[in-house]
Parts: sequence; structure tokens; C-alpha cells
Amino acid sequence: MNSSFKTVITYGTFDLFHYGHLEILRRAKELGDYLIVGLSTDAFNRIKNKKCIFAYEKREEILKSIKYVDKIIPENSWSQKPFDIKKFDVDIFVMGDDWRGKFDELTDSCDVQYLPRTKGVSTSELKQIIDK
Ligand code: C2G
Repeated sequence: MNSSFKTVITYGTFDLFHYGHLEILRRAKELGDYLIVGLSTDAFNRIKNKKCIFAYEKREEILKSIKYVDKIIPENSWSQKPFDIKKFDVDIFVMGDDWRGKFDELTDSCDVQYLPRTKGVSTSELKQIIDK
């Protein structure tokens, strides 16, 4: 693969998919040529203490229909990132800036970019509105 070809990776739960999720995927893809998404499994969401409305298969189905996403891999643990970066020859790791600083150890293996979160929307806020 020529050196200008850039592989980008990002991770998340992507539950109740919304435009904040779309925006991070759009911007992540814009940084390179190929975007891999590490999608949190239901078991990993339990480890993250994150209650999920939609099961992995449903969240995966939505991500598969997003034009920015080229590949989806399961995210089973906090520790898999360096292995994924090596396995898929990742050039750029992207997360929203709510995670700023949390994955800086990955700068040894690739470019780490924290992008501004999209204001005004979050899965937890959507859940509160739905629960009303
Ligand atoms: N995001 C965003 N703007 C929002 C909401 C979310 O940019 N309004 C971004 C988050 O910063 C994250 C991605 O969308 O980069 C996915 O968000 P979540 O599904 O909430 O993922 P999270 O629970 O943060 O899991 O190992 C990393 C974890 O799996 C990340």
C-alpha cells in the first residue's frame, strides 16, 4: 500500500445513533482513506458500566450503512487498542475530546487525535427525553 494511504480507527458504543456519532465518523474518515470502527460489544458495555438500548448486532447494522465506515471490529476490552493498531497498520487513532488524554499512550504507535464533541446531543440526554 503506498505510504500516502492512511488508516484511521475509532471506538465507541454508538447506541441510539445520532448526529454526534455521525460527525465524529465523518471527521475521522476525513483524516484518512479507510476508517475502522471498534464497536463496543454488549459484554464490554457492561464492563464500561454503560447501559445500552440496542444490542451489538443492531448497532453494527446501523454502522454498516454509514458511508464513512469501512470496517467494523468488536471492541471487547480497554486493552485491545495497541493490538488493533498494529494488526490493521493504523496511522491515526481518533476519539471525541471527552476522552482527551485518556489514550495518549497510543502516541507510541500512531497519531492520536481528540476531536471536539458535537454539542447539544448525547445518548444519555436522548435517554432522559425518551424516559419522560
Ligand atoms: N461523540 C461526539 N459527540 C457527541 C457524542 C459522542 O463526538 N455529542 C463521540 C464520542 O466522543 C466518541 C464517539 O462519539 O468518540 C462514540 O461515543 P460513545 O458511543 O458514547 O462511545 P464511548 O462510550 O465514549 O466509548 O474505548 C473507547 C470507548 O469504547 C468509547
